[in-house]
Amino acid sequence: MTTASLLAADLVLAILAAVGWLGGGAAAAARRRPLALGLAAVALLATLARATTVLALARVGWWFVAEKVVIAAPLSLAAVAVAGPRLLRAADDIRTVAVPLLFSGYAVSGALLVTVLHGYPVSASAGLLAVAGVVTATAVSWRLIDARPSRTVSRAAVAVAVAALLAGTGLAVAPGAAPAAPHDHAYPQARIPDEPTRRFTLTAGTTTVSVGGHDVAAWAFDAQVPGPELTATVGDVLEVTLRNRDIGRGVTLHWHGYDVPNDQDGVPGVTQSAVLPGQEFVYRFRADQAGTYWYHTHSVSDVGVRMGLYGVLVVRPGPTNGLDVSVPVHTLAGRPLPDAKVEQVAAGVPVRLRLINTDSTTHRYALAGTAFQVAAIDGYELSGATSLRDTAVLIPAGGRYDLVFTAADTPVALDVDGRRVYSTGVVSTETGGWPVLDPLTYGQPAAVPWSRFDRTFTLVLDRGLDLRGLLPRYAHTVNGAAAPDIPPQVVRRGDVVRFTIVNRSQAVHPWHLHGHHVLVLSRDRRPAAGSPLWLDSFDVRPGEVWEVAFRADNPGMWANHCHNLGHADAGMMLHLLYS
Ligand SMILES: [Cu+2]
Repeated sequence: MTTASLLAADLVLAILAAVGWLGGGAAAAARRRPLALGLAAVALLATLARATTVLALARVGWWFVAEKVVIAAPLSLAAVAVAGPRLLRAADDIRTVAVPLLFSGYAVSGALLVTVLHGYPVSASAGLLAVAGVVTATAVSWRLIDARPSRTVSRAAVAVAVAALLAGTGLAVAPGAAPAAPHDHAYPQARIPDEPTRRFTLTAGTTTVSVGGHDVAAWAFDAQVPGPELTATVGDVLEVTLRNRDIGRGVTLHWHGYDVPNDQDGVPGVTQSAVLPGQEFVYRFRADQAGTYWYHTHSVSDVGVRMGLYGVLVVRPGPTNGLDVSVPVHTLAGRPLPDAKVEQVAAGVPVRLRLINTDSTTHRYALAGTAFQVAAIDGYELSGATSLRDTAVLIPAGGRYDLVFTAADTPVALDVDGRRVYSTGVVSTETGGWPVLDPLTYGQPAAVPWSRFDRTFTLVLDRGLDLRGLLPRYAHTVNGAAAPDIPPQVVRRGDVVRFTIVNRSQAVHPWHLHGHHVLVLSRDRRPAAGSPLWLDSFDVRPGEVWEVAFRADNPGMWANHCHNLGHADAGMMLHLLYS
């Protein structure tokens, strides 16, 4: 079983146990003897079966079971110990086991709530709040159902519940580690003399664009979605003037995957202020790395990118021969972009397809009709790329793959999620059943360039209740906290930094560190065995554990976040910090 299915199975068992105990308690209170005994038996089995799933998950890693071992296991044991023997002795009056069964239900439900609302890391506050809830609910049920309990018992229950509640709440709202304090600073924009400069102006504004024959409202650069394709040659200086005509919530330009100096990174509130209507901002940086990249607004990025504020950035090593095509895939107002394109290509022409995923979810790409190589991922050339055929690739949100092939007499076609977006003629191949390339086993491996790591971090991705903001929200969390309360990763310049990303949740999280490419070391403890993979965007799927590393050689304050921008918006964003 995969870790993701173990997590799901454990959740199902926990729900089954909670429903069984609570339903059994209610049936016992209503003197429905067979129903009560049946439900209690289901609950007992589900509770005991969780020992298997929890043990299996513990073997994968403590991150997956911390609260299950520390909070759920003791509460479940208490449930079995309290309800089990009483069930055996409930010969005459089934009603006598109602309160013990309900206690078990509250205990298992309390632990389940800790998993669903709090997750990792396990905390004293969550445990105390769960105990307070269990004691209170049991005491109330006892009063309602049974001959009322003795005063001493009632008072003891109230005292325990109040103490646990106060202690738990106090711990839960206590300030955590220092939040990542955004900083404003001056932006040195010294001219770089005597270098060829590519100058562009992008004007952001609201507009209407046509997608598949339908007019849809969009936010766009220069009234087109995607915005103009920006191209440069290695060694050029890129100078891009951003103007905002009427985007009320502000605009910036973030150069996704391009490791620019920090003050050019385009993160509002961190590296600059958002550019408001009527304002402008000039970005200037040297194009020193060839490859496929894209730009997008980082101001209210979830809405802004979805509405169309993005475009392609391609830096070429020199003059190109052959055909060089960018295919940025996007979903605008529920409709897929680009429209299908057909072009003629003469046999013998080398072709490079630059596939870019500008959405917040993974896309599946399949190139039919030719053998091809994956020449580059996230702007970095792979070494020892071998020929592939009838193989699909999965590109995470924000990621890029360059596919290369030489055109033959027969046509080729590119499908994205089964929809044809590009072709050089009629191709009738069905690509849906193709196997998917694992980039961790593709190409020629090389030794990891570092033998030791100066700093290590672990990021455990989950969901949880965030009570620190104005309104409570069900956030996407990192180590149990949501932005802006996730402690920054503080390193020193020159450090080799390793971080482990663990996904405890049921959602895919495409991880994206600004300003650096990370080298993939391992996934699920299996070392990367293909070409060195220097990524800026990688999918951490449910249950997966990724180990990546980078050298801290680009000082500043960098966003480190999930590139499902809705998740980032809902808390999954922290910062890497060094000077
Ligand atoms: Cu995410």
